[in-house]
Amino acid sequence: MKTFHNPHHTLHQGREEMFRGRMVPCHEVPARLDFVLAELQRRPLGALATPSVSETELLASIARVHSARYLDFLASAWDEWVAMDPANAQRDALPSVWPLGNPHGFRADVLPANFAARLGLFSFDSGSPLTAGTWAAARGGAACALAAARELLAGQRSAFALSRPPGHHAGTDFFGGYCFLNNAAIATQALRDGGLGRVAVLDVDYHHGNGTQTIFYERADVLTLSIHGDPTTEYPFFLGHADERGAGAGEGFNLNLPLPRGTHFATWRATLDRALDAVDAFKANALVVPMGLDTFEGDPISGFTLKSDDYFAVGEALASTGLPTLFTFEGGYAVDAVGTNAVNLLEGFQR
Ligand code: Q9C
Ligand code: ZN
Repeated sequence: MKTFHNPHHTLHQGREEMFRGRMVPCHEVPARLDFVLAELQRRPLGALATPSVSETELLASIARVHSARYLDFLASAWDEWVAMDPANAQRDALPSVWPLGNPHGFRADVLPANFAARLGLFSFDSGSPLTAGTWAAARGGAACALAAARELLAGQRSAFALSRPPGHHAGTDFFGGYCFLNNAAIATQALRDGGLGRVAVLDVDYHHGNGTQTIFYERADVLTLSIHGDPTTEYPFFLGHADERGAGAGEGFNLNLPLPRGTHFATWRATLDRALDAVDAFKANALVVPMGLDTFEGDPISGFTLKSDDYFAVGEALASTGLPTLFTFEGGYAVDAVGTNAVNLLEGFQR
């Protein structure tokens, strides 16, 4: 399988995230990607390349998933942050005020002129610093997703979009959970636009893929599935329950499989079979896997107990669908193990 990696990823480098009233060092660090790249050089799975996608085509693909007003916000966010106070050039941008969603009555339709207010309007947490290079890095990641989708459309069995910042928490017009552009959704939409009728997105990150779920929630052409820590206790808390089944035309086309904190691999693996049965029944033409490695026992912010060797079996199970499959790179914060775990999964897939 060919890997497209994001040469601009280090442009996004948050310093600290807000956690329970304190600033703590960011978990989502550039070294994560470097470890995966190093492991891919040690255990090659196929060609390694950077994406070559024209800026026009890239922006068009991103705009298929994200709203114009959100993309305008992202494109100018850093300049506006610095314009608020020249000293902000030395600080990452973090929101501190949010309009609650319905039914609380706050207006999301009126765009505030105040940048701090807009920062809150387009985000859902204060753990995702926006930096000078965030927009450039995120675009580089979307380019990887688009290039990987084109691999599948050209008839390849699989492709890997290796990029950061991750994407699965980002929605049509919001960032959060360290994510700004939803790479998996951009790839999924590119596969649909390239002529594939039905695409399944099976999210195996520890955290519920709330962005991807909401983007496709009312659509029957994209089946979204997610296996994740129960949102009753785990981030992102406000979405990811089993009774969220899709809406309107998309009713029945979302499947959440929450598992309690502390879940071991045997249960996780059996749950994966439930998801794979649903993918099978959907008669998908392709599979997109937002690949988080934060299900690992050593992950500092998560609660499942998968071991490095278990990821081979995860990859083998995913391969059993026989579908063209595209992987994105999502969470995984045990930095020195993330390369091993990611490549174990992908190697298992290729067995
Ligand atoms: N201090 C992804 O895995 N914060 N995002 C948790 C830790 C948010 C995870 C608190 C976790 C977001 C892509
Ligand atoms: Zn995660």
